[in-house]
Amino acid sequence: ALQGGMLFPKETPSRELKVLDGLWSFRADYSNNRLQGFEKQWYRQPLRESGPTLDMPVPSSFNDITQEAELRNFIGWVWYEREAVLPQRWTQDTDRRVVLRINSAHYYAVVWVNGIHVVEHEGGHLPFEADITKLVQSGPLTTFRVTIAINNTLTPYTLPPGTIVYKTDPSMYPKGYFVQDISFDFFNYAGLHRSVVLYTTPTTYIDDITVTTDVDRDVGLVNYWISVQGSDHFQLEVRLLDEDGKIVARGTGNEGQLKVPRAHLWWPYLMHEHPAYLYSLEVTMTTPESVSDFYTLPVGIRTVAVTKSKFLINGKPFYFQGVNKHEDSDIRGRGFDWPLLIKDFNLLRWLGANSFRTSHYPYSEEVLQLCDRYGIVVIDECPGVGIVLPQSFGNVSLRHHLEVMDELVRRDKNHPAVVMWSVANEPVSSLKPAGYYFKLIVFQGLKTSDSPRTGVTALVNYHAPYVDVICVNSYLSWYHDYGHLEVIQLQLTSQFENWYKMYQKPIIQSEYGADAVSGLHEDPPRMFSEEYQTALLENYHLILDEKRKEYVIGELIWNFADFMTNQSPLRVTGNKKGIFTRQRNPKMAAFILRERYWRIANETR
Ligand code: BDP
Repeated sequence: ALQGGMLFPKETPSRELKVLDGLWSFRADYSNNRLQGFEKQWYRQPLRESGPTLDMPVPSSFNDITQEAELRNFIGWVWYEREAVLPQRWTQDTDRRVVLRINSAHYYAVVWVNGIHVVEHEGGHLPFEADITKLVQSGPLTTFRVTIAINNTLTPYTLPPGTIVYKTDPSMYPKGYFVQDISFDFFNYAGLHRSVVLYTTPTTYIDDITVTTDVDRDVGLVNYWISVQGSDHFQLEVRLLDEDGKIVARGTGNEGQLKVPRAHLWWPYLMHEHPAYLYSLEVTMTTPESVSDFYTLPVGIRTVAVTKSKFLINGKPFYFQGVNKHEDSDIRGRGFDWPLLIKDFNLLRWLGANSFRTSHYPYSEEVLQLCDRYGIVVIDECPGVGIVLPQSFGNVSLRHHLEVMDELVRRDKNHPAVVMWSVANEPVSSLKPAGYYFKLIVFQGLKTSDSPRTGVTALVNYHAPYVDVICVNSYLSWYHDYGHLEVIQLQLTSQFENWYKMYQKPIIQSEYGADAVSGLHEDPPRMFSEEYQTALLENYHLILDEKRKEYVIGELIWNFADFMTNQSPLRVTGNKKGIFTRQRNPKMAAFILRERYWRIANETR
């Protein structure tokens, strides 16, 4: 079970925040067993004392920062370290907790503060923290050193899985040579991909808040559960404020229901003239023993429901006209970057997209916060991608996958934008244990989210009996029938009809697309030209237009932008199925999709 909540760290009148972004000292451990750092205890003293270091920006992947191919392809432990100066009051006031939070460290991380081990975490896309109050307040200390060792090795039991392949033929490979084998189609970027922060709370503090919403005629219902840590003697007060700062409802205690007459609902972008209406839930915790704690959570009042053929938001049919994305760009790899993020949201709105899937792992919290504010609907995917080995359906994997689902729901449960969870992408369905495995993942892994807002699950391409919505990826006339655009309409019709006949559940075309090298033109269209990508999309669209009158509830292009992959003869410096380049310039397909999305939006408004 998870320990504690994972509220997004932010400044409030009772909480301070210190962001440790910037330059860190860095070293990759190239020793044969990659364990020199542990053997020589690099965490015991400043990293520069145990050998040469590089300047490494955080947040960023480390892979593309230097000129060394060896570092780009490095597998094993890398070491990050920096010092931080703490305000004296943090180290002296004993009614304050100090917490170190790592928003993302891909893949396995060990963390020390001043050489003392404080936390370890498995999984590269979800936050973890350590309460370091005792350490910080134990002596006359104002400077402190954070050391983070990160291992990017993937095994059959990690999520995503991978295998290390040892090349032992001495006539072919040098001694001790190994490579990482993966079955997913994106580069395994690694490092501190998101911010590392320090924050404070009072010693008795608001640990977690869960909100679900419902609507009864024009009354919005906001159910809340609040957990407090540190003491049993406290009082809780909640106030719900509208966008003008007016109090619309009040409550007290750990749980309750707020009623909001004539509520403004949270509507998706393009569905309403005032989409994404957000209330603020102000939580105040007071205690006789220590200072009060304040936390404010944005709340969108909305309902989500699934019928045999429709996806309903606030009771109205919603059509996912969207994209699949990646957290990926030049130089920083998977590193968080505000300019990139805002550019992407501007492109989404230019496109008329109302949704995306977080293929193939949980994205940063800042992304989801913007989706809440802009009304962009999210299918929140866990890192269950490339599950193809029999070992990856065993108990070890199952336990970890369940943990990841718990961490994902704990982090993202309160976002009105998140309307659906995706538990895996294209796992191998023919393996026997897969059925039992996914039954547990869907029912156990999402048990804490049976509220209407998150009560929907989707599983891409597999184990349809357990999910509410069927997501299908298909690459007609790309991975099959190369160059034969004329088969698409027939094959896509059969695809949809077969799935619907089998399960009578709404279907999303959760991936489709073609690689196009920007600037490559051919008429008649040939594979890899912009014309071929465009023509392929148009053929899909004809059938999607027919079937969206029935049970097809969405289409998500693969992909929003070109992205980096492992090197292979199938990939021309990465996957080129973007409708934008990796630098976010449009290909012809972007204009086709834009015209289409705005047309659909205008039809349904
Ligand atoms: C799909 C995968 C996606 C790949 C895509 C492709 O879900 O991750 O990038 O194929 O090959 O099957 O372009």
